Amino acid sequence: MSEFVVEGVWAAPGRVNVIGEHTDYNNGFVLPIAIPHTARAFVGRRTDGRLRLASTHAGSESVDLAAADLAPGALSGWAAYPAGVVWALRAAGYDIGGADIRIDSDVPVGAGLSSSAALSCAVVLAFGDLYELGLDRIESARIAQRVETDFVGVPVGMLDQMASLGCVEGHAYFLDCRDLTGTHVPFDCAGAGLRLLVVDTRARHALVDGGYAERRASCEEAAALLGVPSLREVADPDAALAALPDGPLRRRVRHVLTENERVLRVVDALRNGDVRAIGPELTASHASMRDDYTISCPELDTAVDTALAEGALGARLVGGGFGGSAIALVDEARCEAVTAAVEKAFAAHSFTPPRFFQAVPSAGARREG
Ligand code: GAF
Repeated sequence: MSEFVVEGVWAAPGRVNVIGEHTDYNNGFVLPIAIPHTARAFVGRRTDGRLRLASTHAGSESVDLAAADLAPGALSGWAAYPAGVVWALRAAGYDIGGADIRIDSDVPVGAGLSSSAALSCAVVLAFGDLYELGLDRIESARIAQRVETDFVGVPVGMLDQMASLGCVEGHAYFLDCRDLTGTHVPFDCAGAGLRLLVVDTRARHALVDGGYAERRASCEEAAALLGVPSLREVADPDAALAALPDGPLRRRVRHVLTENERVLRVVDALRNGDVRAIGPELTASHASMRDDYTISCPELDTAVDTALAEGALGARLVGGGFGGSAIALVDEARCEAVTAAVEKAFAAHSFTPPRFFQAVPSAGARREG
């Protein structure tokens, strides 16, 4: 393959959602931070209509096809995301031709840290700039979302794309997914003597497996039963829960309704500068996802329970669930003890050894060169 054309470099981060899980597609509240890990896209336009894709992590494996031939389901793996952006832009009516796209990402894949949205967002930004499309943040996020929903086939909400494109350093992004308005809330763990520890359990996390789509379908079914456009429009949570049949559907709705309330309490605490106060809300969020939404797994529960037993102020799974990562809010002085205890607990269960890093609220997507 001839040398790739590069006209610029764009970077978009992964995210950790502080709280507000499975609320985005219910028009609810979320509170993500961007992490320092980013996907970088080296992009150049081509005049021959070819789309050529390569990734630093895919070795010599590359893709070369006509941009006009792109169709949903045509590609899988990492290549589906940059190709999906070209498809989604064209489907939205933008006159996008061929391009060379080389990807280099250090966002852990399959860890529930939004590696795929980071990839798509970096490429959307690149095309927006190179073709001067005048896309604002929400339009860009919608294109990146369409890559997942229409090209890859997972009915995600807007959390990951809005986080990657909209987060700012030192802050969490409080987003109302009903109208996609957001505010940046100071989130200073270090200033409070705390760390936000991420435990990548390395348990497989793949939203394409169907559990995610099934949860979303349940919420839509419940909203229809309750006669509201979305669960966000539930006016009286107790009455709504009582109106639903006792069973999984009621419990799933209870997760969504209580999770929205938890987000609001966490935002209040952060606005009051009380980072420590968010710990119990994180732990309650995990219990709700484990027991009501049933999206946890033994590795995530072990990470959370062990961190709490070692003195973490709060802990929960992050992202879609069914594997991936947990976060734990930990006193700086307890960090090593928590890490060691989680490692030991994983070894005792014969789980794959976990990976750890600290989540520091970082900058959103940008052009880098
Ligand atoms: C995944 C999805 F992509 C998001 O849209 C969101 O629903 C999240 O799971 C759960 O909060 O990351």
